[in-house]
Amino acid sequence: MSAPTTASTTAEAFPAFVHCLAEADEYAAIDVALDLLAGGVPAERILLDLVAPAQAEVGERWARNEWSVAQEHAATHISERVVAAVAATADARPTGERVVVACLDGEWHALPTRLVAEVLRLRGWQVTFLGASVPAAHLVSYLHRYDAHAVALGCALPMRLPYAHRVIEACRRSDVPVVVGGRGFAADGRWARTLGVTWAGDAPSAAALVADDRALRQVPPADLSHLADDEYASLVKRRGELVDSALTDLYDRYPRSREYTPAQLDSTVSDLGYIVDFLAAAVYVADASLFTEFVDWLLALLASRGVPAAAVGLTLGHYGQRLRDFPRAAAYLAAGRARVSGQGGTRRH
Ligand code: B12
Repeated sequence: MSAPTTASTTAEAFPAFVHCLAEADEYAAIDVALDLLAGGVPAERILLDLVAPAQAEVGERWARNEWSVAQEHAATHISERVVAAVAATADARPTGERVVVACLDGEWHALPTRLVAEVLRLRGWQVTFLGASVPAAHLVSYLHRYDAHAVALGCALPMRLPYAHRVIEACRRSDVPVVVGGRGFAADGRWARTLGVTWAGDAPSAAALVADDRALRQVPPADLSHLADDEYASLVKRRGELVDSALTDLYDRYPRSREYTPAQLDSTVSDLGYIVDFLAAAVYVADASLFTEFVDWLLALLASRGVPAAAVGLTLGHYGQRLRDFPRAAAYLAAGRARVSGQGGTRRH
């Protein structure tokens, strides 16, 4: 067990809290949070200024390969326990209408969305939190059944944006106002603007929006005329073939990959698929930066796991060859390759 802290602010408590997560000490982590609460720090601040940034730190440590997936899972579980403990002490009886909060189909990052749900609850809304990966059809019938005032949808991964759009459209058809949020819509929410949906950058902004009926119903116009060219749909159809051919190409050009363990092979296949998924999402919102930000992230992630940037360069080159007739995808792949060569990792072929 860690020693109790004497912190009176979330900033002071942060190092001790992250230490508790690192040591998988859930009781001490809960104590840190409840001590702050007892010292007068509002529950909302503990959720947003202690738990949220600690989770971001967990993500950084996982990405740098300092923490295993198991350590990340343990830390996230403890954060979930802390959120429950803090929420349980605040006996807020709802006075507002019902707000449904959910993650999109295939989206497993429930904790960020849960933080938003708890903040709405603390502010008096009657919140129904549906958790991770809710299928669109089930979500919509739920909205109908419970006559929701609004639905808040979380998306943490930009590659899920095309699916997010489908869910948003389905919710709209049920005439329930939609607010979206999460890192999947970009730090400044620009991909939410492209999809034509109301976006909140954080939980307090989401709460302010939900309380403002006019703002909630002021839906920004979508900017998706580029989808008429069918490039996105054709790219998605070719996903399987692209991944298979990229794997064969990798074996040929990067012989070390033939000695991969089954686990390494598994994550390579996942990464080859993620490249296509992020590319498709970039094509969907017609924004190269979605893809180049992903390439930067992938290069850093693989570097910390001993995979050279050249391997990514090879695959981007391969996809570029196969997708010569896809103008936006080809341009984004070229931009991605420029990021790789910026790191000295492109081979001529
Ligand atoms: C925990 C975690 C997981 C857990 C989630 C468990 C759970 N119960 O939530 C698990 C293990 C399932 C997971 C899986 C994956 N993860 Co993960 N994960 C994280 C981690 C470490 C923490 C998430 C978190 O709680 N963040 C804390 C919140 C509070 O952060 P926040 O986004 O800033 O939230 C604020 C705003 O964005 C906004 N907001 C957030 N959601 C919403 C929703 C609404 C409606 C609104 C209005 C606002 C809003 O308000 C919040 C508070 O003010 C993040 C790192 C990170 N920086 O977030 C990675 C991270 C998001 N994951 C990542 C990845 C890659 C994955 C996987 C693909 C890994 C893999 N290879 O399998 C899978 C994908 C699974 C899937 N299909 O969803 C990457 C994404 C990178 C990228 N380029 O997009 C990250 C950034 C890690 C990293 N540093 O690389 N992950």
